[in-house]
Amino acid sequence: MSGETGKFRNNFSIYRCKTKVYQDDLPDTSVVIVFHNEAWSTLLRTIHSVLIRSPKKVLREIILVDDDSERDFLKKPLENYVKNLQVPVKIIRMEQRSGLIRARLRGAAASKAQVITFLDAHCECTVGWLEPLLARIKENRTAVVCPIIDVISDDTFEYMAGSDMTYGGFNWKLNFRWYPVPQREMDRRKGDRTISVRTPTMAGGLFSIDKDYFEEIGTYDAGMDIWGGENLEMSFRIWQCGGSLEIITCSHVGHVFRKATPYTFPGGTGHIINKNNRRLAEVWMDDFKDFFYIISPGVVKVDYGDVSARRGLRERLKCNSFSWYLENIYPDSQIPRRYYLLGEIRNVATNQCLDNMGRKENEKVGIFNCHGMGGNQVFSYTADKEIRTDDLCLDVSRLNGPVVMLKCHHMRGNQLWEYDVQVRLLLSHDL
Ligand code: UD2
Ligand code: MN
Repeated sequence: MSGETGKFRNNFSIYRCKTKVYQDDLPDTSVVIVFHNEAWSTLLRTIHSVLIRSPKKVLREIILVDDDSERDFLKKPLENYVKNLQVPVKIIRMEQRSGLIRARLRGAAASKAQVITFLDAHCECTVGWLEPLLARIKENRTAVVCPIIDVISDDTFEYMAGSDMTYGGFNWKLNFRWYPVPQREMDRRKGDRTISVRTPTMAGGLFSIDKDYFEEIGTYDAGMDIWGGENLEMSFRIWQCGGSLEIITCSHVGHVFRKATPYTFPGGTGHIINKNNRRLAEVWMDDFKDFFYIISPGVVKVDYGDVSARRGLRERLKCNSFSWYLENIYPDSQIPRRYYLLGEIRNVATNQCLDNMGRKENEKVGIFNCHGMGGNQVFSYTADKEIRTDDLCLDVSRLNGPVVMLKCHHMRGNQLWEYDVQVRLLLSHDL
């Protein structure tokens, strides 16, 4: 029985979080919230939760940056409303729609505190959210820290606790994704789940950073528009240039995950996101950018503007390579650090290509005429002898086939492929 209790306690960091004591002299923070066409109720919920759940001593100010919203209540009525709050609330208006990246830059520049804390405009801070974030920065000013993001339903506003067992990654398309915290990270923390998780990437919206460090490390890429890409850009930059990115498991902030946005993407959603992603790939990913380009046909045609200043920053800060990042920070990445080939798998006799049929899990692979466009006909033959597209691997677990795509399991076996260069034959190790 007592053994059970011990196990229970170890597995639930939340109980241990409750007994943590934080120093009195934590650095102060400005909370920067940018918004475009945000709803009144969710914006106010964010502001009030910051007010009532942050220690007065460390909450210097709230900075609201209105990214040229088109809703009247966000103008004079909002100004009147915030006048009466117990903490100074500054409202900055962008002269034109600028996107969240440039809006945050404006908010950060106005900050007078030692730490900047960014939040989306539809959050709810929980009791004790702020102290562990600031305490970690006090301990290490180059730690950029995120709370666990709890999920607020956009249908019912139900509040659901987020998990401390997932961390941030990304796929070949450079979409941010949550993945299980790997064993190496559990081992490093010796099973203490109240110790922060070193995360390869962050979701992007909710984090605290020392203001001087934010500037030293190159703030944001102001050439990125509207939405997207800045979170991976910042994640790569922090790790490659000597900082650390951490999830502080004792800090929880809820966020409304929306199915639709209350705003438009001028010029098209795809175009903007592709442009931003190209900027981060061109500056930070070295040759590994090929994975992104080959799986997203057409993206290489998107103009990404001038990135020389960002490359200059990388030089100046003497940042590590992307290969270093994959080896040291994200060895479980979907992009393999070592691989033999990236491209199509062609039957030279019939000129037909293996096709992953839209990368659906457990779907059998097809054979079609080679289209040479990348996309679904792209595979990587990795140093571990997997044949993978993104997080799915060619797998022969069923006797007599068919060959299907399954989540890569890194256990070799059914996912191990030998290539005979002489006869140009791919052979499953298991058959
Ligand atoms: C996630 C992040 C978000 C950002 C984004 C990638 C979380 C919880 N959210 O998307 O912060 O990193 O990924 O770029 O990690 N906004 C503007 N101007 C615009 C567009 C948006 O001010 O042109 C504001 C918007 O009102 C909101 C914030 O930027 O307060 C983030 O936008 P979102 O909530 O639509 O992004 P989300 O949560 O889908
Ligand atoms: Mn959001």
